[in-house]
Amino acid sequence: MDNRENKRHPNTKAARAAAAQKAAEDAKRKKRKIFIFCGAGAVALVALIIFVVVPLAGGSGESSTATLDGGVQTVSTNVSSTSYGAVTVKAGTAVKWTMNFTGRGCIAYMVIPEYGIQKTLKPGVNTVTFTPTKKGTYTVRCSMGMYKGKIIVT
Ligand SMILES: [Cu+2]
Repeated sequence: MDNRENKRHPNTKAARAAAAQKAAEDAKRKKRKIFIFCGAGAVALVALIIFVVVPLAGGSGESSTATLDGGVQTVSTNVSSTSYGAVTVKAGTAVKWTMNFTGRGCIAYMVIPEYGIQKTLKPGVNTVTFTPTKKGTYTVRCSMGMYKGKIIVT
């Protein structure tokens, strides 16, 4: 009978203490939820900056057209942290592309799928050579596909 009475009227010290503890736990849980929500928000913001703002802001990079130099087309560009830029070359002649690299991060891991090139750019001067055979526009990208550039073969 006593127990039933407690349930119906939870006005005893023990019931009040239990209610207070439950309220405290609820508050803690709410705080944790807000914390997790803010964490997810921060991660989303960083991702937005890296994947959208950075490529858009510097996406175009430097453009340069190759010139014929003793049977080889030479072209040079400055490559920083946002793009490989665009180089224009002619089909049928070997290309020597010189890059002055000042970037940081994964843009250093350059891939040119069309020519089977994978190169880790070092700070300073780097060169890649290839012979374009087909006209078209080919992608230059970091190994993750985050940063891009292009080779325009005319
Ligand atoms: Cu990348």
